[in-house]
Amino acid sequence: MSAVRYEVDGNVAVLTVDYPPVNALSAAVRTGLGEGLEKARNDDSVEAVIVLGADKTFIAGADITEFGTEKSAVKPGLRDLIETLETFPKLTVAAIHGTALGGGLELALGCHARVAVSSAKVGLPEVNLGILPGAGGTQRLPRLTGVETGIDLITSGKHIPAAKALELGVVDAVVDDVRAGGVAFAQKSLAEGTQFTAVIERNDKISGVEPKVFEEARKRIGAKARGKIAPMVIIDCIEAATKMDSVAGLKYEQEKFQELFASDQRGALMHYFFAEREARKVPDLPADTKVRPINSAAVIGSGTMGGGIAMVFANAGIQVKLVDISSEALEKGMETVRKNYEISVGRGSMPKAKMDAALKLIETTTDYADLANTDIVIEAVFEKMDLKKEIFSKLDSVMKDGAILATNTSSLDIDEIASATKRPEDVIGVHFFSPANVMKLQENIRGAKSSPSTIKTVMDIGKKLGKNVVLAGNCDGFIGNRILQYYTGEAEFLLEQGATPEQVDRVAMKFGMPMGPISMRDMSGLDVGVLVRKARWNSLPEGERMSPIVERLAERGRIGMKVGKGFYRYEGRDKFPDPETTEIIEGVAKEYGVKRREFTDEEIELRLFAPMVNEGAKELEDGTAIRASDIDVAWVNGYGFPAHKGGPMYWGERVGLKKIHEMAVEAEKRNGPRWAPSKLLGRLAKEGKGWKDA
Ligand code: 3H9
Repeated sequence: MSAVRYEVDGNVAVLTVDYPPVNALSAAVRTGLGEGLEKARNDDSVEAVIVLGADKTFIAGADITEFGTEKSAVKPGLRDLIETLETFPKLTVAAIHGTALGGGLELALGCHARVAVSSAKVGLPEVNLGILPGAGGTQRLPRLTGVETGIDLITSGKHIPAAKALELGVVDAVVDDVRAGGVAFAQKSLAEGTQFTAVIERNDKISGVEPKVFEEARKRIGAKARGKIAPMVIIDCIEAATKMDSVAGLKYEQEKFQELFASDQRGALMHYFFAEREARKVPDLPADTKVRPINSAAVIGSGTMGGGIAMVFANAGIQVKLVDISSEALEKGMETVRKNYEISVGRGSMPKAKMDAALKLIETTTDYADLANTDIVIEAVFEKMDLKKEIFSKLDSVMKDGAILATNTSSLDIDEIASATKRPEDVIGVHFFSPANVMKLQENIRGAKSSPSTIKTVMDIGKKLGKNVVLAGNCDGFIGNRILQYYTGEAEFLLEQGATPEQVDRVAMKFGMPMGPISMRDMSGLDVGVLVRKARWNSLPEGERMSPIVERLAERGRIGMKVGKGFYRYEGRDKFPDPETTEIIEGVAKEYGVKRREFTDEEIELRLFAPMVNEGAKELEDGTAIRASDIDVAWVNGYGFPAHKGGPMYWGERVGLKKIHEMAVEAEKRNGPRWAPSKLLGRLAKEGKGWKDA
C-alpha cells in the first residue's frame, strides 16, 4: 500500500499521507507525494492539490529513523518536493490537523496556502535535535512572521496553536474540518481567482532589519543556550535571509544544516529524543496488562511539593483533592498554588482562562473519607517513615478497591511503606521534582509487590501529566538521587584538594549544568544537607569518609543563600568568594592530611561527572535502572544535565568507558570502597563495548 493516497474531490486532488505513527517524511512518503503531484499535474480535471495527513496528525517532520541511512538519499528529497509544490502550476494547499512540525511545516510553507483546524499546532522543533530546519524553514518562516518572532520560534522549537499561527500569518485560515475545509478553501480560492505569492518571494518582513536585532538575539539566546550550538547557527541563517537573495539564503541554510548534522550535539540530542520515548516502555510487563482509568486524584500534604503536584493534575484537566490536617494549612497551601498560577499568567506562559479552569479542579479537604472514590492518591508529606506508614494505613481503610496508592518520596523504602497496607500490589513510588509543576521528571519506583497494572498506570499517566517518566527499582535514592551524592561528594573532595568553589561551579556551568554543585548546596540550604547526610555518615563503610565541609560551614551559621552566607557570601542574589570558607576548607584539608594543589578545568570536569557514570553502571547491574538511557532521561529532566550531551551515561560512553573505569579505580583509592568500579563497567571497558551490550 502506498504511503500517500491519491483521491480527487471535484476539481481538487487530495493527497493523504498515511504513514503511522506520525506521517514522517520517509522515503516512502516522499516518493508517494512526488508521484501524487505528477498525477495531479497531468490530470486536466484537477485545478488544485491539497496535502493532508491521515489519522491523528499532519506530517511531524523528516523521518528521524531514516537519518544517515540510504533511505534519506532517495529522491525526491524534501527540498525537491517543496520546490515542486511552490512552483506547481496548480494551486497547492496544506490542510493541517494534529501537528505540522519540522519538515512537515516546511513542506506546508512550500504550498501556496495553508489552512488548519483550531486544535492544530505548528512548529519548527529541529533545534531540540541539535539541527536546524534545513528545508527552507529558516528562510521562509521569518518571511511570514517577521524576524524577531521567527528567531523566537525557531530557536525555541515551540509549537504554536492554530489561532496564533493565523495571527502571525503562518496559516491563511482556520477551518472546522481538515479535509472538507481544505477542499472548500481551495475551491473558493479558485472561484475567486485569489493570487498567492510564494512565501520565499515575500520580502517585506525581512527587509531593512537593523543589525542590532541579531546582536541582541545572540546575547539573549546565547545566555540561555548553555553551550548549545544550534540556536546560534539558526540566528545566522535568519540573518542570511535578510542579507542574501533567496537562492543564496537557501544554500547557506543547507550548508549550515550539514555542519550541525555532523556535530556531536546532534548525535547526543537524537539519542536523547529516542531515550525519552524508550523510557516509557517496561519490558517485563505482560502484553495484556491493563491501564486503570484515572479521572480523579488526591494529594496528601499541601506544602510546596503537594501543592505543585495538585497543580500538575489540575493542569491536565484531572479533578484533584488536596488534603491536609487543618483548614489553615490548606488555606496556606492554596495561597501558594494561586500565587504560582498568577506568576505563570503574569509571565504570559498560561492564559487566565486556563488558570481559572485549573483552580476550579482543585478541592480541599481535611477528611480522608472524602477520598473514597478517588482513582489515585499521592502522598507528599515530610520524609518520615512513621508518618508515611500512618497515612498509608489510613488510606488503606478508606480508598476504593483498585485505587493506586502512591508515595512521593525521594529516598524512603517503598516496600516498608506498602507494608502498612493490606494491598501492597496497589502501592508504588511516584517521585516528582521540585517545583513539581515545572520540572519534567516523574521517577516512578516499583516496590517488590507493585502489580503490573499499578506500574503501567503510573507510567501511562505521566504522559497525560506532561512529564517524562522513568521506572526505577527500590533502593536508597532510586535512579537520580543515588547518583547525585557522587557528584556533590566529589565536588567537596575537590575543594579539600585545592579547587575553589568558583572553579568547580564554573566548570559545571560550562559543561552545561544550570547551576554548579556548590551553588546548588547554598541554594537548597546547608542545614538541609546536614540533615540528609546524617544517616549517610553513620552507614559509611570501613575506610571511607565524606568531606565534612558542609557540616563545618553549617556549624558557623553559614547555612546558605537564605541567610546570606554558605559556601559563598551573598548580596541579594549576587555571590562572592568568602575568606572564611577558604579558611574552613583549608582547616578540613589539614585535619585529614590532604595535600592541596591546583586543578585544570578538564580534570575537574572528569572528576565531577565520571563517578556518576560508574554509579549509573551499578544501577544497571543491580536492576535499579532498566537501561542506561533511562538514567540519561532522569538526569536531564530532574537535575538539568545538558540534553546536548545526551545525559551522563551517553556522555560517559563518548569519553570512553575505559577512561571512566580508570577514574573509578583512582576514586576508590582516594575516596573509599563505595567509589569502586562497577563490575559491569569493568567488563564493558575491557571488551571495548558500550551500554547496549550491558
Ligand atoms: C526535520 O524535520 C528536519 C527537516 O528540517 C529536514 C531537513 C532536510 N520521525 O512522541 P511520541 C515516533 S527533523 C520518525 O511518543 P506523541 C516516535 O519515535 C524532525 N519517528 O508521540 C514514537 O515511536 P515509538 C522535526 C518519529 O503523540 C512515535 O513516533 N520533527 C518522529 O507524544 C510516537 O511519538 C520533530 O522533531 C519523526 N520525526 O508526540 C518532531 N516523530 O512509538 C518530533 C515521532 O516507536 N516528534 N516519531 O516510540 C514529536 O515532537 C512528537 O513525536 C509528536 C507526537 C508531537 C509528533
